Amino acid sequence: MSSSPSAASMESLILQLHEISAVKFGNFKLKSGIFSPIYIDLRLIVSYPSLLRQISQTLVATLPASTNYDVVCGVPYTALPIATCISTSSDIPMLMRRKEVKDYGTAKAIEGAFHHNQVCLIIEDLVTSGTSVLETAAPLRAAGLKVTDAVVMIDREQGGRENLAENGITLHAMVKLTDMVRILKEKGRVSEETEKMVIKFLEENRKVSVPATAEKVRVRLPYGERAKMAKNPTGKKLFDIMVQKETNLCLAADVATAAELLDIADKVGPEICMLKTHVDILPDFTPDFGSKLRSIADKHNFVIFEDRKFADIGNTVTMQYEGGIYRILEWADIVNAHIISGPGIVDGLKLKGLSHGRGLLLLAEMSSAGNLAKGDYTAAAVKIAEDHSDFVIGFISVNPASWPGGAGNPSLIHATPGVQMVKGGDALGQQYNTPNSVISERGSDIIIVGRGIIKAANPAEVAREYRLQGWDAYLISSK
Ligand code: S5P
Repeated sequence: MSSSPSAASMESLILQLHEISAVKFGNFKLKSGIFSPIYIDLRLIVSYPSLLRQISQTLVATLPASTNYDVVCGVPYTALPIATCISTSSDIPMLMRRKEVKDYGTAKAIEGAFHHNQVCLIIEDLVTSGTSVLETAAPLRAAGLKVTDAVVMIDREQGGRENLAENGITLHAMVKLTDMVRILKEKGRVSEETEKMVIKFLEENRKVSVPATAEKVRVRLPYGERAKMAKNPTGKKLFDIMVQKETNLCLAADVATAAELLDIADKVGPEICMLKTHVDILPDFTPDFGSKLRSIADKHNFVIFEDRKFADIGNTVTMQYEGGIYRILEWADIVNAHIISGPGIVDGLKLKGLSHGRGLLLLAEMSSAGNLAKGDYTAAAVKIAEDHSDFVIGFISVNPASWPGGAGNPSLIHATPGVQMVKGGDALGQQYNTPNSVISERGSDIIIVGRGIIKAANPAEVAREYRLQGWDAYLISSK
């Protein structure tokens, strides 16, 4: 049971925050880019245990008694110690959201034990636009948790409350910024002039909008809705097939011969939305391979993805895509490319592929240990995809829920390799996650499974099991 914090305890807290210089007056640039006459740095509170304890107790008392929650999660980093205090003193389990997922192959977006549909209360130190709360809510929701309330120490009254309400989150604030400054003035800590400057600033900056990327991750839209948003015909077709066949499974058909590939394509065809080839590993490749695979793809309604991983300059890839013995452009609906050479590679492939209605996936992350596709590199892939969304249909990604702004533009699709029923890896650096982890925790759309299926005694049966697990994970993580 909670009761509203008393005015005296609130005043005391605010005075203490001012005393330790967690609240400062001057001219400061905020995370959102705007300049503010007041700066609040609540990271300092970890050095004052008694203050930290009082803040945690007051935050819980701020919540209406009717607020229900099973777990708490602090927005990293400042709110983590506050959430820990609340968790230990209220005996409510805590979760942690990873802000930087250093090792994309093995790390989870959410740490801690939880069940599907549990309600998670978000704890935050300061809310301006509400973006940070939304960035924490997105992976929690993607993991199947419900997020309905957030409690914050200080509401800067700059649109956060409204932005969160639009996303189904009620904000409970211990104190509003104007009330805090008024109290500091009443207690002789700041001048009337400073108070006026802060009020003027707040009036001029009433609404700080949420960056578009954060907004886009709010809700995980159904594949069918995303089909309508896709600008590329193959991207749209892929989403449509997923809905029609209730599958988000891609088979990585890394078998020994073309004959085996055509055989497994026909057997596993009913379970998959996409079949991925490495045509250059087939010793018995013949020029009619493409048309034979295409007729199996048409029979079972899946798209063909040649995992060519183009990486050269634009001019070279036009020739590699169209020519040589494989003539990939003729039969592959989708190819992929590294962005190491810059956006020219997309221009080159697009020059050939767009008029054929083909689509391109960009390698934004990789599944192998120690790979270099992370951070700014991943962000560059996102930018290139946005700039070419008529041709780029999405990404090879491993943990899109952990990207700044989350999985991003819903018209783009995420396909994730490194999937098996159990976590683990191979002797050469491959790292595996489970279908559920990939789809519901990591926010991806398609599971790419190779050896998990092709090495099984009955690939069609095992493929069916992967399909069911992948589809269930999608159903629980979308609304
Ligand atoms: O980062 C990547 C990207 C890809 S496309 N990691 C990958 O493993 N792949 C491909 O996915 C890889 O080339 C292989 O064809 C498949 C994974 O196969 P598995 O046998 O490990 O499931």
